[in-house]
Amino acid sequence: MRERYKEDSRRTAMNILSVIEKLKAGNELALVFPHRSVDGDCVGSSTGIVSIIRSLGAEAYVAIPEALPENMEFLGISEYLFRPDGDTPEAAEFQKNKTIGGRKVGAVIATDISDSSRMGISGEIFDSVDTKLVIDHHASVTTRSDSMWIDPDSSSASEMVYYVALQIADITGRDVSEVLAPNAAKAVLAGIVTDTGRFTFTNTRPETLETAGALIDLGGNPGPFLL
Ligand SMILES: [Mn+2]
Repeated sequence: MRERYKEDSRRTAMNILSVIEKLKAGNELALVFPHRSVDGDCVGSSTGIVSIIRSLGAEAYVAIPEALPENMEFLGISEYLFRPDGDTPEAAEFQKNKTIGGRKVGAVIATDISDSSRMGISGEIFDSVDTKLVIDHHASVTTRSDSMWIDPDSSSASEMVYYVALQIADITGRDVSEVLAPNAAKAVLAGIVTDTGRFTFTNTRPETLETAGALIDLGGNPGPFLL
């Protein structure tokens, strides 16, 4: 990891760890919000965060505002996704009580998204929960939270999430493979591939390629991504 990421990714990792402690203490869960018109980066970064939180024993879901596009089905990440507006008993419970499996939403995290109005019906939930984290590479962030990491120089929110995973592994004495599951690593890599135009845009930096290599080691697959 390059020097310029270290301080922010460490701080974000510490904030996520304290969110996890809060969730466990209150038997609550976290929702992670991608934006509407989902793309590889918002899906990859939000899936990565959910994998991190679950690896440390708390519950979390990606609150996906629409069906996962067909060209991302190969990621095999349905276990991480929850559709608040879906036609399922879980969605009905959520719409009625704002709970999932009886658990309240204790924290909300937005990745690759600058505005809660782009979250679909979940935006209201995002706005209503006090414990908020934001990880984004868009300079035009309008969402406000106590924990924000905004880096317009980063290729993607997914690349930033990988650095957070490295820091969480370091702080908790785990290997990063215990923090990012293979299918989550695949999704994070898909996010980087998407936002760099398959490594052709000028946001592709040396550390972006190092990160992509590390994600392949973790189970990522650079093959079948569609832009
Ligand atoms: Mn992005």
